[in-house]
Amino acid sequence: MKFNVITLFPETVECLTNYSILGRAVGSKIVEIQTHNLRDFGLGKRKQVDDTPYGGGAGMVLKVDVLNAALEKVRSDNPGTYAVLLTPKGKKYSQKAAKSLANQRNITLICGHYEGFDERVRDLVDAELSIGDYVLSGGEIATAAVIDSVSRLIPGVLGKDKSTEEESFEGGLLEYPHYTNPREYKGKEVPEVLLSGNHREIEKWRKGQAEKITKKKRPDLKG
Ligand code: 6GU
Repeated sequence: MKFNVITLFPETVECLTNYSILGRAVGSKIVEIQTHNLRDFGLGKRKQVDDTPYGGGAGMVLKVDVLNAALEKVRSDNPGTYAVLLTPKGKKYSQKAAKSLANQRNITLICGHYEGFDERVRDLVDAELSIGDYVLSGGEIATAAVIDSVSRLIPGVLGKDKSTEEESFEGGLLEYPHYTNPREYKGKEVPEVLLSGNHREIEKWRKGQAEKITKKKRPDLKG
């Protein structure tokens, strides 16, 4: 799986993606992340990427011609890439959307900044995604969230015996609770069933807990 990222802050994306599980996936070449500095496509001596908004108002707007030049270059090197704009106005990102993106072979993520994009940028992409109902200063953190959540669904990225099948959001449920040593901590004991060695009972308990927790914390999930 290859991710291209068009951004004014390539180091930010690299530092958010080059560690832990994702860093290992990149190291073992299961996942490739190529950043493209939008500044390189800027216009004129000053490599201009943004301009003041028509109609007035605060802030700067990323230019459609500059973004198009960057995207055209990425598309020519990555035929068929699926282009995604990260923006608070996009469709809300979810585990379901992550699974759908994991079926792509090549994804291009475009990070906005400042007040936003020229509206005509929307015509250049295949999808617009938001990672939640709050505003980030730029798309880099959102991009890292998408790359991480998609990558861990790709076979070989998680360890051999690790599986995403029991994780939160599978089957519309939050995951069951985990415990490790010590067996007793400040008066709180590890549930007896987990010490029983009875795997059928443990599985039943975990399923029950997942349903209970989901109902309590996230009644909006289907359950
Ligand atoms: Cl994708 N971008 C920005 N700038 N803010 C956001 C977002 C994306 N998703 C939620 N807030």
